[in-house]
Amino acid sequence: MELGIGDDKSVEQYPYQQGETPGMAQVEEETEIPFYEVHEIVVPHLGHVPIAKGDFHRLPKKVQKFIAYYCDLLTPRGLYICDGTVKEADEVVHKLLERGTLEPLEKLDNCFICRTDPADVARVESKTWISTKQKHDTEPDCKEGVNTIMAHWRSPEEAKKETSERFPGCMAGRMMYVIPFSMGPIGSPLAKVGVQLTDSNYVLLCMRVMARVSEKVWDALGDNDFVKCVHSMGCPRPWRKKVVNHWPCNPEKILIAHFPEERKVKSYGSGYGGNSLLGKKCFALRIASVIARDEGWMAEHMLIMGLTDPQGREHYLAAAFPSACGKTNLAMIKPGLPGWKVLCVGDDIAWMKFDETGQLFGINPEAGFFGVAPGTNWKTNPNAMHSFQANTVFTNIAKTEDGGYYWEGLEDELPKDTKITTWRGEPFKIGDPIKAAHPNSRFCCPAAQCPIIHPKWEDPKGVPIDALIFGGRRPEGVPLVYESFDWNHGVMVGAQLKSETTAAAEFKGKNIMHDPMAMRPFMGYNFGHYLQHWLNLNKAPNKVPKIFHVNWFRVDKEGKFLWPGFGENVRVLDWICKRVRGEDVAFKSPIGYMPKKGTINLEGLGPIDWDALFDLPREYWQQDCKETQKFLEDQLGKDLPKEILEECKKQTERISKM
Ligand code: TSX
Ligand code: MN
Repeated sequence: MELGIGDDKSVEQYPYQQGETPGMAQVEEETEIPFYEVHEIVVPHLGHVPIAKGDFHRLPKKVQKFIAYYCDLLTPRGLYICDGTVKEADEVVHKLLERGTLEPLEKLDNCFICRTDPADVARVESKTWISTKQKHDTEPDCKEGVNTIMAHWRSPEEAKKETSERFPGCMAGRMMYVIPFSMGPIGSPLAKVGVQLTDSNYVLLCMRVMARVSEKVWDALGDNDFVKCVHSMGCPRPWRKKVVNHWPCNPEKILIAHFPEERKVKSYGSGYGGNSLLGKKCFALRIASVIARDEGWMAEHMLIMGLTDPQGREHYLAAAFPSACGKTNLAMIKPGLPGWKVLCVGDDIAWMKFDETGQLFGINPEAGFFGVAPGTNWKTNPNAMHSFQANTVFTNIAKTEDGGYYWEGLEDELPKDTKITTWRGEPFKIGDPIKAAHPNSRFCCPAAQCPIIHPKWEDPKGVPIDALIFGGRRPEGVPLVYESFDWNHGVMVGAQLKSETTAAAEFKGKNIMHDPMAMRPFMGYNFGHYLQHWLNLNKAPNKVPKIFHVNWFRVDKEGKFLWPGFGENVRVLDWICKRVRGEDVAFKSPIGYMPKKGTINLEGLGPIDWDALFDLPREYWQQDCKETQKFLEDQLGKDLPKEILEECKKQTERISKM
């Protein structure tokens, strides 16, 4: 099975061939005839910037100010104020097709492939940072000589220098699109408004899928603040450099800068996913985690699902996994047990808040899935497959001769002699020794198209969260499931989250990497303060949910997976629900409550080695405890909450008595 790459993929970690395929390079046309009528409106604040679409004067005053400031600075050739209509999408698609940035997938309805410049294929962590007045608001007090692996700080002075080298005039000769969007159902008390300025209509197209883009957002804004998102491909005209694949970008100058105190994101040089769809990782995780700290809620890298048992009892679960653990697959599993029902609320991000009764409620702030394509097939994730049969933008996948999609993982679902064109435009046949799709290639489709989308997925109140789950890819030592003793212990379990990565080129083979709360690449502030914020949530009237840890990836001595995974994971979720209801199906172990033998339903599975799945090797856990405590002390120094250190020590103590 092909592994998905997911969130953690970065250009540095995956130095994919940067060479060019002959015929890929084009010299970009110097001028562009607008496909819409340009009105001769001269806006006082905007000087000569023509309005191609929309009524600037009807926008909220604070939005006018924001746009006017950036028109002045970025000097676009025109302003296109988006309304979110289907007609608008059709116009944009038409333009992208005409230019060659998009290619239709004839076999599907309203689906397209976009092939990027091969130099712009992933999030760039080394160019992603947070700027606050005080360094300590972003980075913990690491131990002497240790660098933080979480949010990376830049001083306001440096930020000023870096941004002023890039942004002035960067939209010369380009259209500036103004995208009003809501993260979360428009008008929901848990939702937040953003406005993204971008010079990429591909970005506009994907933002329309991933966020709620609509004129209604202007009304929903009211007296509230909005998150200011500024994005440019960084290719002002005349652009003399080579443009590859009709994808103008500026990889050497990439910058993804966050200003949480100003609720602002500035992104330059890249059009790819998390670098450019600023509502997603930049806003809904990094900026939102700061807002959540200030306002007393949680912005987490979690899926949300509703699970209904054969008796009709429903529980809602939120789960955090590092990349390459199959989070999107889990968010929409087809249960392997008869009579069970899983419904998907979200696959990537959860915004959660305790209501006045103390019940935790969660929403999915997104409106679409931006999933890793390779590894997705009718066996691993049939519900995702159904979701992207229409109205989908695929990026860097391969195409079949008959206008269908192809990527690694679909080998057994297509005729062996299918003629395929790779993401780089080369001819390909199944079995060839190169990759047809980029490992980080994506589908971008509306969540509403998921056959098991939850009827309450757009409920403005959210859904009541009964349990939080952390998971990692842990080939050794870590049991299938365990439950934390209490909230503080659970926060420690999240803080010590680790997962195996096959990624980094500089490491030989596989590596277990720390990814606390699965938030390592997405933290918006000091991680010690973040842990303290979690700890503080456990106060009246809040009823904090139980916290669990799962591991689908334990292997035996031959390296064979001990657990069948996928739809069968519902059996583990069933046990979690029993615990939520307070059933006596657990015993105390040194690392938490574990299932009493036989309390996980294994009916109809082949032979399962229960003892191997739940074994706790003493040496392994002694070593793990030591390593984890050192990691947290190194990373957080004085910012490590004493409660977490206490939990580490108690766990070490319990393990020493095993
Ligand atoms: O997504 C996965 N999940 C969660 C699914 C709901 N994957 C794919 C990970 C890469 C993104 C899994 N891989 C899971 C899993 O639960 N488990 C495994 C490991 C595994 C792989 C193949 C088999 C079994 C387990 N095959 C057979 O048993 C035949
Ligand atoms: Mn993610």
